[in-house]
Amino acid sequence: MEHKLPELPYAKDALEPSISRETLEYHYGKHHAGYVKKLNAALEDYAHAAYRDMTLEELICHVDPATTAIFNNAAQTWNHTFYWNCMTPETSTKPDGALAKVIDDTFGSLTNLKKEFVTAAKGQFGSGWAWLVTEADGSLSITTTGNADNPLRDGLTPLLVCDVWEHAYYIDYRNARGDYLDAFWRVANWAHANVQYNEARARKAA
Ligand code: MN3
Repeated sequence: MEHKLPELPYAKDALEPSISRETLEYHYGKHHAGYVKKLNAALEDYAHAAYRDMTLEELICHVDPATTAIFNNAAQTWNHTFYWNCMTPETSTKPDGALAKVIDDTFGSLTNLKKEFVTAAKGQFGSGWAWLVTEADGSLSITTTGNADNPLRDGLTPLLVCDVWEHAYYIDYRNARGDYLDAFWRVANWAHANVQYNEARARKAA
């Protein structure tokens, strides 16, 4: 199957002033689009035809790590689609229900969660991603991955992700990753995280 670049879930200027239209024009229109294009090209070239019928999640979890062009571009395609959905122009979203409770139980407060997330994200050396994830038992943790890597490979379910590759923030914040992380929290989409958490719990119960 051919992988497609999904539509952005909002207009390119919808996250201003936190994330500019110019950043989304490059980050979505060039970087994300480029990963999708390179994934399709790598799948076309690769002799292992079974990979051509796999979903992005299947490629991320099952592809031979030696096929780096396929793994990197599949994971970057998935990671960026998830990242766009982790941001929203709706500034009033909040963790609710089961997620709100487990955040308080684990981190003490949402403020503490944000602080720990920022510390982890600042500490990710070089390119990568900072994640809020849930394990099969419903517990939460914060983790980072390098380059394209994704916690799905460790059996974890992502709830929220922030892209800490420089291309995510260099236009708006130059080298100031911390300022970008503050901006990320201003537009973080807790409604999306609530859905991811509730779906993960429902899958576990099924
Ligand atoms: Mn990126």
